[in-house]
Amino acid sequence: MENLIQVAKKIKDLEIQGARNVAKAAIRSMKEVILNSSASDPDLLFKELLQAKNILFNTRPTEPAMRNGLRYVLFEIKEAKGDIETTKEIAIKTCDKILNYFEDAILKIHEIGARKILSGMQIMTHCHSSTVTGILRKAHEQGKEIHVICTETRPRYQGHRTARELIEADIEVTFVVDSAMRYMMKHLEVDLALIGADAITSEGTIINKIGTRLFALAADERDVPMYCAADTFKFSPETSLGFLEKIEKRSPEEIWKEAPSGLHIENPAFETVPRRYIDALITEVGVFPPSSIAHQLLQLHPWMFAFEE
Ligand code: RUB
Repeated sequence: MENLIQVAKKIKDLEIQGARNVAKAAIRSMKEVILNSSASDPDLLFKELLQAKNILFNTRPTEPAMRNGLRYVLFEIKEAKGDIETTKEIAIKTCDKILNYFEDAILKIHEIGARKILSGMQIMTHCHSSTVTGILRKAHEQGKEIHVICTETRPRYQGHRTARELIEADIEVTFVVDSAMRYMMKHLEVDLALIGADAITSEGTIINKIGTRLFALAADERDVPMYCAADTFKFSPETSLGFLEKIEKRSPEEIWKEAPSGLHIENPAFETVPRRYIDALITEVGVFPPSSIAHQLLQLHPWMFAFEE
């Protein structure tokens, strides 16, 4: 469990960031707990993993990809009818299955997403999404000449990571402060707005880094098509039962370390973008309107709707 606690801290501190990376790190650390477990029967293993799951769940509240992955492991253990060795084997196989799913999904999204990009396009993004940078790199590899505008993404500057990654891939990048997003959308005549997502609700609302709603409004004002690239593990099944996806609030110190005492600082990490601003979701199973997500997932991942806490 020691390694899992360290991974949980890294997730909380954003040393591991982005929904996909968070989910993958969480599943890997869960797998290690299973491999090292000395539980003598399946019930004890389940209890141990429940505790591990809770530690990871408490790191970042707006991360359904991590939640779905961890729940899936527990779901399979509960379904397994066998001795401890068989149960462990099933649990490990499930972790590998999820990790492989993430790898296959991302390759498919890169392939599908790159088809939306034409040579000569000016593409704008916000924050750092490995799904988005992968699509952009793929388009570049296909010989398309693209120019990417990325925002710095206060307060944790994930935009630095996006800019660095794209520059290293030899893509032309312009870097702007968040408050210049509308100005740049207009003055650089952006052709496409492309974002990732942390969560997708049953209504097709996207939840992504704070600033994404402003980004969407700026795109809408100029009729710039806006696409959201995300794998289906980011669906929040709780929302189909009417629960709201929680928006993570982070420490005020991330914004102003030595702020005058008495000052109230708010630091929401994410925000919602309703489906009316999103032309389509780019997922591993295709490009479709955000409104059809719940229907698609009932068929694709029925277990997502069958979990118990
Ligand atoms: C990252 C963020 C990303 C999504 C998608 O926020 O909002 O757009 O997580 O990323 P944070 P990916 O830095 O706070 O984790 O496509 O890599 O899953």
